[in-house]
Amino acid sequence: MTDQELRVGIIGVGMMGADHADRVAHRTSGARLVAVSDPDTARAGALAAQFDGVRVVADPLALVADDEVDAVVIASPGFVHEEQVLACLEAGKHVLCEKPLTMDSESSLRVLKAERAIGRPLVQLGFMRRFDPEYVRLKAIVDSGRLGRTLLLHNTHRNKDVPDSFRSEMIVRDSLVHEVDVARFVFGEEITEITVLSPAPSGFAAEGVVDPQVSYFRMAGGAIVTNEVFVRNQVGYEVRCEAVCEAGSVIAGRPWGDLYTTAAGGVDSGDGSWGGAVPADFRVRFERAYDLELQAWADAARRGVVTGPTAWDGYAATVVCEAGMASLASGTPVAVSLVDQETLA
Ligand code: ISE
Repeated sequence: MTDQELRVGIIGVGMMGADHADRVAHRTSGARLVAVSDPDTARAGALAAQFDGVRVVADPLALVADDEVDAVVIASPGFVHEEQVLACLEAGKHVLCEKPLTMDSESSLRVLKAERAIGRPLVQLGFMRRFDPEYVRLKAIVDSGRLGRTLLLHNTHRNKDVPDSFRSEMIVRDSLVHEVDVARFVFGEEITEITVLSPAPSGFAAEGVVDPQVSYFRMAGGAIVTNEVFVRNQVGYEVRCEAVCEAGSVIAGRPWGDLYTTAAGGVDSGDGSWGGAVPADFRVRFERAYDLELQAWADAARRGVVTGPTAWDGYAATVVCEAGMASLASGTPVAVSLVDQETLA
């Protein structure tokens, strides 16, 4: 279908889905937004009304089956992903599924097996950092080998705020999952062990929530990855990744200065406070990455292939996060055990 426009339906039009709707409608060449679905039909209707020719389809599975929808973006909550991705596979439609692929390793494996059974890849995972120009450059420098082997990766992931419903486990499954994918992406290896530690929580953490969290991964080749995830930092969206190699280091997301951030903001470099702007949220920080991600997905779907992060990447991330949640509960390292990628057994 290379010459034809990709007619896209979006399931879930909360913050991310609405952002993707605008992207597909206005900034993705070769793609056209044709339908949206959301349990909140008023929200779906209000969004559809902003674009020409976009229908609201109340039932998400009907949107998947719709003859006028060629490919689907899933931006609904994780607990409905399995059913919706399986429906896309059954309909033979390309799907860009926001993370997590599903809520647990068994259901992610079911999706992987269903895709394998139809004999061609259709699933791309929404791990947008792989498309961020800075992360891409970091990986290219690391892969060039000119800094020697990569020994350590240090990730920082801070959100300004999250709703009270965002519990400790979600900090692993919905936030740390990005660092899980970044580590696998940068090293091109699997994670073999994860440890999630619980520092004393911030006074801004919701009751009973461990925030910030510090974790580390052991990679198959022996490297260590450290992560700080802090979802109520009161400031804004700060995401950084530094690779420490034998003969140098490379960083993505370096702040615009060497000073520190404050909740109050400001530019008082005299007392060492922040000298540049911190983006409010991920839509701002990763806008370019999302644009490139959607464009790459649409281009690949039109050619009938998947070029971005795969269902395997989604499965592996789910398994690591599941182990991470066990580690969060026990405070001890937990081994990561994946099925064989060839046989899925
Ligand atoms: C959210 O779902 C995202 O994907 C953001 O990138 C992440 O920073 C945030 O913590 C998650 O809740």
